[in-house]
Amino acid sequence: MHSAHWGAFRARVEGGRVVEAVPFEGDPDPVDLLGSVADVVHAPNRVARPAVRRGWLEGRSRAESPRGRDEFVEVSWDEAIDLVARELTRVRAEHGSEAIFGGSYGWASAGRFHHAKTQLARFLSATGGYTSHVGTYSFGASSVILPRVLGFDANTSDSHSWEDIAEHTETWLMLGGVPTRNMKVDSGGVGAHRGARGLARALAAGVRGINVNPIRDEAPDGVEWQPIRPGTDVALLIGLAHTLLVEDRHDRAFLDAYTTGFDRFASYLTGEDDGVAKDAEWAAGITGIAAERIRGIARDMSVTRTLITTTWSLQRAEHGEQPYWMTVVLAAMLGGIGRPGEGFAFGFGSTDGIGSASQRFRPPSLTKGANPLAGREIPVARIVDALEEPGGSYDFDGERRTYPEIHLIYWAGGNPFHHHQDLGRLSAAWQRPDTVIVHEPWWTPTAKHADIVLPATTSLERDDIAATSSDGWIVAMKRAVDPLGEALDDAEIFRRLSAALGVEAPYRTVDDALREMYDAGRASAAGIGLELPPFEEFWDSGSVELPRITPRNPLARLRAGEPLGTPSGRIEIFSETIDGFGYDDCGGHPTWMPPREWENAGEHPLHLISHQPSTRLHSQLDGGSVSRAAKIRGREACRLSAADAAARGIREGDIVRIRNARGSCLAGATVTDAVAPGVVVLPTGAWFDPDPVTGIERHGNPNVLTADRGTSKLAQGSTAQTTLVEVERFDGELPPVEAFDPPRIAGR
Ligand SMILES: Nc1nc2c(c(=O)[nH]1)N[C@H]1C(S)=C(S)[C@@H](COP(=O)(O)OP(=O)(O)OC[C@H]3O[C@@H](n4cnc5c(=O)[nH]c(N)nc54)[C@H](O)[C@@H]3O)O[C@H]1N2
Ligand SMILES: Nc1nc2c(c(=O)[nH]1)N[C@H]1C(S)=C(S)[C@@H](COP(=O)(O)OP(=O)(O)OC[C@H]3O[C@@H](n4cnc5c(=O)[nH]c(N)nc54)[C@H](O)[C@@H]3O)O[C@H]1N2
Ligand SMILES: [Mo]
Repeated sequence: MHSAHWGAFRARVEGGRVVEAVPFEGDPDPVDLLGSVADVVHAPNRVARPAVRRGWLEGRSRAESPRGRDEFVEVSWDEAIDLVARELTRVRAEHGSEAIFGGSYGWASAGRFHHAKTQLARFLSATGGYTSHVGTYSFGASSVILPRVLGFDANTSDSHSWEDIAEHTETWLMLGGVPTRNMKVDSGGVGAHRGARGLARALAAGVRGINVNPIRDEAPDGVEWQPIRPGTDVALLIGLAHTLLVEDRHDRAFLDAYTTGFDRFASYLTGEDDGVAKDAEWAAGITGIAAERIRGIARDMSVTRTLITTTWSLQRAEHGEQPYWMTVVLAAMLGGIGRPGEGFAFGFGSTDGIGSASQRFRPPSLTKGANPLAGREIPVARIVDALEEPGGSYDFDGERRTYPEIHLIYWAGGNPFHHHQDLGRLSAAWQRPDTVIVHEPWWTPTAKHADIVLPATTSLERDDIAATSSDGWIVAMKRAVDPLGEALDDAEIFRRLSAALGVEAPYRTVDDALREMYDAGRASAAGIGLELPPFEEFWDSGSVELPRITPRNPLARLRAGEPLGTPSGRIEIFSETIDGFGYDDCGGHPTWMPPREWENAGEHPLHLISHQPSTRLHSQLDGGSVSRAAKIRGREACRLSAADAAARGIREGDIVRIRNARGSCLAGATVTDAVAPGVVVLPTGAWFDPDPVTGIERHGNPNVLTADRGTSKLAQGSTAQTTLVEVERFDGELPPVEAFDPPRIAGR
């Protein structure tokens, strides 16, 4: 028995090798990604032994042998542990603990004990502290603005169930669609996939869905497709609000009772404050959606029970706070907030668990430990700013903060050369610190850009427990094969490092730690009257399923007279707090602001959407058969409309070069009527593979094109979706893809 972010399975093992991941019989809807598991575990690009970059080993020279191009020298574990321990000690002594950046963002593996990022956090906290990060790439903007507007972070609070929607919703406005592709996964493992079926049931019940999306097939057939110019949803929502207001279709009683600041927002809508009426014609000019269609949707929403859902992706954009805020405001004007099947919700179609009943107990998990440098974190997506500008100051959620001087980067369980934007800029800034240490099972681009690479086991080489609160399953992740090469568990690496630094290890054996973690989850479940079997019983059976409950909409409390945790106790349509920060890029109420990226529209006229990949999880499993089968001549497939393809002489299957001022990459072209003209789609996750001579990324990684700017001074979230590009047919000699080749490893 085993589990992963993409589902539970049984590992079939032959001759000491995993040969197949057989879907867990408790999963009614297992996903295709299991087909890649066996391939990657035994892949030739596993890191076999500890390896140190030659330039670093021979005197830390950066100039002649920059990170990412140098060769590596293999060393023994004893030597590797000694090098890391000494370097951590030196950096702490010379520059203080804040010089160690251990934020280490990333999904790592599903097991809650061997969660690499958490293991790293515990180790660095116990040995003096470190600079960490706050926030996520998933919902960087909204997790800052929602608490200001609602008093809580509604990104993952499942306010609506699939059953609620089936039973109560009549009109469902789906901003960003409801892609089942993203419901293949959930962080911490999926025992039983429920999302795609829940969606199908809701739609079968007769809900009218409107997929507002530059891409058609991001909602099931039968849902109306409403194309939109990327990044303009806030203008659409404002236009809808204007129609509701001027046609007196808004719920004045709800606004009076439960919100604050509507009148100030209304004068923005009518143009009383800036002379521009934000009517349907105004919105049409920005979004590309006809004014009559906008009026029609507003009227329909005002006379039917309406749900507005917004996928997380919409806030991964310049001013990404705004569509979220405006989703709440429009739902407030409709008045259905807090009623089943009405109001707003986030994250439908962003992961499997959203919309499924969840248990309010703390599933088994590992605590991070107390970081002595808590409070000094950097916003997660500002890592390159921090590397470029030590001591520089910046705005964040009402504070003026200062970047630390980073001398050492320590990463375990994440892949910044996958997840960060503008990888050319990251590659340059990444050369600055004295030392980069990475734990990885594979020679990922991040591992290749490190000085010291420590080989980590995959989850199939160790015992662990997978659990999420939404899923209801707790699954034993049993060791199926021996560690490959000299790989060690992340926890074991930190145990050895702790010993070298004279610090006591936080647990005795893994078995003890798993028991302790499980028992804490069991006690938490008992606290709400749920009985979990004792550890042995759970481990022997391999899984346990908790009874399910119906999620409660936290906003139902508002209607019951309970104030929200905002300064006014109400939904803040106008926020005095945010207004008081005086930011030019996030004011007191939702506002349309054209992105800076559009200033280059002349040269780079196409919007790039880099959504999550269907064939893998981020960069994980990219080397597996499922992901590789979907590539075109070894490159990631991009999609564009027939009109844009024809205008550029591009045919199905051609290799194209996608470019802008930040960089360029190769991709295989797919011509489709499912993508709106003016848009090109390239999913994330192809391993970064720059040509050493031309610099062109050869494999189709969109992050060489995306912009590395904060959403605003408020949240400083990442903004990958605000990217303009040009596409051209690539007729040159096709360079080889070397993404999955290990680096040069030299003898000593
Ligand atoms: N352009 C663009 N970029 C994006 C996004 C987008 O929409 N567009 N989305 C963003 C979002 S929402 C996210 S969450 C990020 C995801 O970014 P990441 O979470 O960084 O991506 P992963 O590929 O999951 O990286 C996890 C890494 O951990 C490693 N790993 C797995 N198990 C273990 C283990 O047990 N030990 C160790 N040491 N390592 C392990 C894997 O090999 C992999 O390299 O990407 C972001 N980037
Ligand atoms: N298979 C798989 N599933 C995953 C992941 C994965 O890597 N693989 N990653 C997981 C993670 S970490 C996260 S955070 C979630 C992310 O979940 P999301 O952030 O919701 O997902 P995305 O795939 O980025 O985009 C969702 C939709 O938004 C649309 N969209 C993009 N820009 C705009 C716009 O400006 N306007 C409108 N109206 N629509 C727009 C896209 O066309 C797409 O249909 O997915 C999770 N699920
Ligand atoms: Mo994410």
